[in-house]
Amino acid sequence: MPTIAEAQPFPFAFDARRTALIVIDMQRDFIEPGGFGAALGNDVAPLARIVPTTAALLHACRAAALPIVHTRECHRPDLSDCPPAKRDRGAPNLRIGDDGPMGRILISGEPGAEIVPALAPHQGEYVIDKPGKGAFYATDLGLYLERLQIRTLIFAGVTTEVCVQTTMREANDRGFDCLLAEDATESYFPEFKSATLAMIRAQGAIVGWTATTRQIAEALKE
Ligand code: TIU
Repeated sequence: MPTIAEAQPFPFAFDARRTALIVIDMQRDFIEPGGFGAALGNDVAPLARIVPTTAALLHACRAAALPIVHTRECHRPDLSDCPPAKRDRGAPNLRIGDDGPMGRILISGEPGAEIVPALAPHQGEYVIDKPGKGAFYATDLGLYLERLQIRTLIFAGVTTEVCVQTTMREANDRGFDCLLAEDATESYFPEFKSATLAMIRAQGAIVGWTATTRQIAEALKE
């Protein structure tokens, strides 16, 4: 069984035949200027820096024939799945559904909702559009993983403390062992990223483990 000896807070052993990769929301709306992330007042440059690492993680997981799930946070064009409590938050210059330089902000089918080209899903990989922060909420992700008898999830994507952490916690409650690729996730706030990694690992991996992309790729070769 592959083991990542250097994983934190302690070594992580997993059955690769029961493991899937979940890449959270690596969309133009969060990573490129003019999207939802920028409209919320964030500097998006730090998020773009993890694209090469995430590509390397995808490459390693594809080589090991792991099932791959890509999520996209976006809403129906009529906003029927976007509660006012979400659309009204913050003081953005553009709100969800408004017209922006990459089409309507965070709307399914618009250019901004697409995954960045360097991380584009391959044929046969599962793409889930999700209206919430957690990828299990109002989607068939749980059903898909159950059908494949998946027990362990490797996570990457953005942002660490919002959609990645929420989905890891949802997965943890559903009985999955969770591993976060610490250099293939990023936040608009460096202190939130480091706090999230610490929270996940604390209390004996209360939410899960963390490891680097290189450590994960090495283990997948075992
Ligand atoms: N704002 C922020 O940090 N994140 C989100 O709104 N969504 C995701 O994390 N995908």
